[in-house]
Amino acid sequence: MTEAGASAASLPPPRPERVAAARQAFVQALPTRRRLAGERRFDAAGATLVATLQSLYGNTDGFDDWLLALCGQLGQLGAHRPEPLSALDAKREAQPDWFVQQRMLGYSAYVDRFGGTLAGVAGRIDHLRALGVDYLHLLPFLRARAGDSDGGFAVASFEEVEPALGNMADLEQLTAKLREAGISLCADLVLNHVADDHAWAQAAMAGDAEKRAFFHLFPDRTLPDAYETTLGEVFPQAAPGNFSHVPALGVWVWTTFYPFQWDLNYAHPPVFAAMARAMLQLANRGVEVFRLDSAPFLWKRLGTACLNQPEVHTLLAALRACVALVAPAVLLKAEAIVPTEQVLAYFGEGALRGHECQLAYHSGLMSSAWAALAEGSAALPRQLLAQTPVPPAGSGWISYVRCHDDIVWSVLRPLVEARGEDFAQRIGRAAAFLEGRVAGSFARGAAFQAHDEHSVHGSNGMTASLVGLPDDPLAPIEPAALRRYALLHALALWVGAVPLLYMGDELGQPNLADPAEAARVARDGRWLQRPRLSAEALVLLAQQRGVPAATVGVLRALMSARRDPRWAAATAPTLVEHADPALLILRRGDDALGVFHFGHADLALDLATLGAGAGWSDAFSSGAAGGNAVRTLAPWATLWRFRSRGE
Ligand code: OTU
Repeated sequence: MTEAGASAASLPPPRPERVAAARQAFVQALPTRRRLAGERRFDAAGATLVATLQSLYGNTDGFDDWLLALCGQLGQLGAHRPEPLSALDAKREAQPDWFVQQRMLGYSAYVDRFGGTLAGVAGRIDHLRALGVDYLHLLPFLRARAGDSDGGFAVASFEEVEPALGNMADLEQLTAKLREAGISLCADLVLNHVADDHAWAQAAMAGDAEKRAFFHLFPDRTLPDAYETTLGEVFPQAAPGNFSHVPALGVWVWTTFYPFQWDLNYAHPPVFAAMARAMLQLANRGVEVFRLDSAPFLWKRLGTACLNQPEVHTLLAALRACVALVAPAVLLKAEAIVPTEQVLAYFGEGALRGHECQLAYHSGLMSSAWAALAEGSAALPRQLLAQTPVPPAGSGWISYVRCHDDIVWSVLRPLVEARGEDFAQRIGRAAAFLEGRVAGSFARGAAFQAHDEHSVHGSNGMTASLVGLPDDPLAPIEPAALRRYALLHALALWVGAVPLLYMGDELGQPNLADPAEAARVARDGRWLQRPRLSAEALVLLAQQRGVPAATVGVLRALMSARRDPRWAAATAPTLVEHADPALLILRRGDDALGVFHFGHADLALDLATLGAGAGWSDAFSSGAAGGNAVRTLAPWATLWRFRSRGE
């Protein structure tokens, strides 16, 4: 492991001969018809590629040969890029912020639970289009570990699709159909680890020295114990500690997540080359966005939490440069579930500003919104948004209400502690509320991986169950519950460049309650929010009845307002100060104002004092009674106002 610690901002420039040789290796591997574009791309991104890689690996033996081989491999991948994707590359290079301008709506789903198989997902395109979805994130669908695979996040092969879900031909057909329907496919790229039955781990276990170097293996507990003193735990109950004993080798292997997920060693150059290749092969099959799973964990340094190390950013910038050379239509999305001030670095900082990921999850906004719902106060999201700088041009936030994981609370720690408050106490109260452990709570969530009722880690549950919508889709809907549903989705739709719906939430599906799956939920509580897409709910939606009709109605109304040109897509939301802590008020350009009421009591709001009275009209309203001057906001009311046309 190098101790270089070169921060992205201070990358030494590469020697011109080295860049020239890399350029030649890349361009030579391209067919003649692609060379001109290839040269142009290399001149734009090649120096970054070489600078980042030499910073990471420049001191390893044979670095120059390795670099040339990698560039040749990139050229070959560029040569194999299918024509329709090559056309997409050219189109998107001409408008790099296309995904911001397009006002996308994302949707995240498990293949099996959503469509049965990859081919079955195509059968759901009409459902997605009717919602306005143009970005589909399918959770891991590559061949997964036999047995428990952490929902596919233990990948056994990057070259094969999970047999139960289909094959690579199915993937290519699906991406083609999605492209035709105007939907971009996002796939997970599980960078941090592979399954213990992946060929690399199997070879390492069989004693292959080269493959042993792919992992972090330790002969005894000395170093693991030293690392543990500063490491956190992702699954403190189900998978305590960060190292697992491998009896076959008599060693300890680094396993941040489950013991069957072996962390990869990115200090070893072949790991980078193999993962870049895996990514670009999938890109050539039509994947348009990669969700870089668990990105913060990719580099280890003794004495740190081994999160967000400078080399992580150097690595991701190198990956981005590979994308820029071979598949510039492709976007990278950071899954960095860390405090927001640390997430910003994933867009690239200093010399790498704008050269890392185009998208990143705004998990701070998500968790703070849930805390706000429980607290009856917008204090946390206000504090968060007030201190969050705008992502660089050509990048933006993935905003969301729920996802397949728990609501991770640790991302809020700095916000709470900055005010001198006790994190476990304050967030513990909010979590207890959402977990229905507080009298008067409307929520039916569950604690995740908390050691006892006083500690706080994560909370699980589908949106509907957390906001108090009924389990029975035909039961009467409490208006307040629907307002809470609207409030959280409205906030995600207001703030993010790409808001991401979570499968089943559009239909207001409740927590998974199938007794046949109880054991699974008991083993890993995140399965609570992984029910199958409900056939019954789809029928009700078609008939415009019950919960599904109500929740989809809310989303459609919000989406149609968001598509209005007065809602300035390329302008970041700005916070409007207000004396009442229950209110979060945001502008989006000069002509759009969003009011989000987290309070648990009625509140009067004078729209004129916000400059959004006369001459403005409602673009979306839920629980905001009254006229054009003063409104009475019910608890959890949402109000979007746009300046009237021609004013
Ligand atoms: C990610 O999650 C995935 O979203 C999870 O489903 C996987 O289990 C995990 O990686 C391992 O592949 O570490 O940086 O608290 O938020 O595990 C983010 C639970 C992660 C997740 C956490 C997460």
